[in-house]
Amino acid sequence: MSGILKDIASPADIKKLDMKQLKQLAGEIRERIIDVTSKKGGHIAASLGTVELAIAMHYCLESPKDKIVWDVGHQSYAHKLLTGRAGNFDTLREMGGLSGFPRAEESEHDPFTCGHSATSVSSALGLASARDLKKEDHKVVAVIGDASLATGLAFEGMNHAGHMRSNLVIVLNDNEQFISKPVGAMSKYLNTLIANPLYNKVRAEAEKIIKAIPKLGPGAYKAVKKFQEGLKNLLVPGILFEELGFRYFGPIDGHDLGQMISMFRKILLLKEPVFIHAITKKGKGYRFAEEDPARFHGVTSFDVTTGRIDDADEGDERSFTRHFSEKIIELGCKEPRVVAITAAMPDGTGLQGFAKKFPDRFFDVGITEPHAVTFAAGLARGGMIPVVAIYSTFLQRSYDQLIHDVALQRLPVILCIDRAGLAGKDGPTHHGVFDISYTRSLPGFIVMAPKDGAELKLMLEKAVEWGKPVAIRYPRASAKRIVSASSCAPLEIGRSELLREGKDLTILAVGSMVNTALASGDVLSKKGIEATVVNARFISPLDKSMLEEIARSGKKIFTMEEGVADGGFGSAVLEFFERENIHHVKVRRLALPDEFIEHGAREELLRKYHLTPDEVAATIEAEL
Ligand SMILES: Cc1ncc(C[n+]2csc(CCOP(=O)(O)OP(=O)(O)O)c2C)c(N)n1
Repeated sequence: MSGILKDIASPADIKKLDMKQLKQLAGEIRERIIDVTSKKGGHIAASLGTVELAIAMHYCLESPKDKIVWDVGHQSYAHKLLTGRAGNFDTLREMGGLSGFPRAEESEHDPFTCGHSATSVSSALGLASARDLKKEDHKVVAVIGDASLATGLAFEGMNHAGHMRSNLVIVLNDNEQFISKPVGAMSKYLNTLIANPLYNKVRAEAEKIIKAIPKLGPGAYKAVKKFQEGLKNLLVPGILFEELGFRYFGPIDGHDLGQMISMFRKILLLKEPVFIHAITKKGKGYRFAEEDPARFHGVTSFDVTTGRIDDADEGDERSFTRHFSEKIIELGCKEPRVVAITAAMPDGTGLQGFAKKFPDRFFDVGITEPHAVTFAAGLARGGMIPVVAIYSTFLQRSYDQLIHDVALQRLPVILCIDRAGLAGKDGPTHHGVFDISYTRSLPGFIVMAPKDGAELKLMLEKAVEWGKPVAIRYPRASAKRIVSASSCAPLEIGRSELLREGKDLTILAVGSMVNTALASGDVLSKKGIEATVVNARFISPLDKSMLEEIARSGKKIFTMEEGVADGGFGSAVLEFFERENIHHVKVRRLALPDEFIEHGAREELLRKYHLTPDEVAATIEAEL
């Protein structure tokens, strides 16, 4: 590290810099972000867009006394570099290194841990309310993106903040970009604000007039105030933020350090809810990210000169997402009632092909997972066959919708739960390790996990036929075909698949762990231990006759799953034996621990938690 950045040990150090040096610092931060993400991967485009915003805020605020709450937190790399983490920034997203998101335990400058969208307003309001109750005096600023602003959670927070008249600043980081292209009415509304900067000028004039009013008496004051309201509504339809109780400032250029610093200095004197609308460019300063911000949203490593991203999905071992992507199009062609829904992740979930082919039957609802599920329930009630493609971790937001709107009414909503299992370097906010627990307890839901891409296709096909609530979970991993005699055997609800027979023990594996179970079987076989390996296929309902047969054999059962142990698949097996009064069977659950799992490469984490073939074989050998 060289230049000014190496001397920034804390935000206090940037306050000594003049404008020229601040601009140089912005350039150095960008270089460092590009350099490190090109090697370690990460959320480069969003973070390049907030460099000046982070500098301006740290220049005007006193962090950690003042609190800066980044929404999602994928855009907080400049903030990390300015808050004492420049020295170890090259450990970004590595196991044991810096997190890719704000982490309260990582730094006193990260007041709130995050990774999911739209938590900033509510958590910042909570921090501001705690401050007021404790009679403390500091600022709280939430920085939220235009996509996240359009979520229910953000509205709930703003609605409450406006009502409380809390001393809180919301900075809208408006880059007119979600991960993919923007959707929704809020996005259009923000565009009208950008197109109407005139409003603030007119308001300033109107305020001048109002100030002169006392001489004219209260009647005239009211008349001018009314005129001002009328003017507002005329120039900016709705004045949404003002009506919610915020003073609206903007739009301002989020890359103009001078403009932003003077804006922050002024508004920080106010003691009411303030909304600053900053316009930024996603990917700012790196040509390839500016040109294709969606592709550079979250990247693996890439070549800085050519912009070529090392695509983890490339090669023979295609991902589950790709298999889903192909099958949903095929089903869309066969069955006109099939519709597809994504919550702002058309690319990540593999729905872009379906969207192109069937634009009328594709819905990108924005970052609104609860709405996505209830919307799907409505579509199902209306006679459609909705497929909601969603990441496991984000589906957590929709728990009540799953119970109240889908399961209770037994509506044929199909959940395709991607990134189920370890999500790797994004860490604990993104691991999809709870979905087995929270879906298998939903009455009437069929919950499945395919062992490979071919089986995923089969499951999706059947789900469309069955007309029941279905959840199919699959990981971010290779979906390489697992060759077995009955690989494409017909899929019957609640029937497992026997893959290998052995006299010494039974491994009951689910989803991504089936391949590992087979490989462990090979390792054990070399040591003279013969394992039966069963692909469970169904988490709910379980294969009753298979479980009863294993119980009769008396062999010890090892269950395997890529999810937390408690409430998981293995727990379901234990509960089954308890319910059936079968008490002699020994069951050992091999699963992820019931704790939050740190960030790190998926393979590294699987090794750490003893879920690789060698580790599993060693555990089994020791247990026997
Ligand atoms: C609840 C939830 N759903 C989906 C995501 C995945 N996600 C991460 S960033 C992002 C887009 C956020 O857009 P915006 O708030 O405008 O910020 P920007 O990336 O443009 O800076 C999405 C959908 C998430 N983090 N949380």
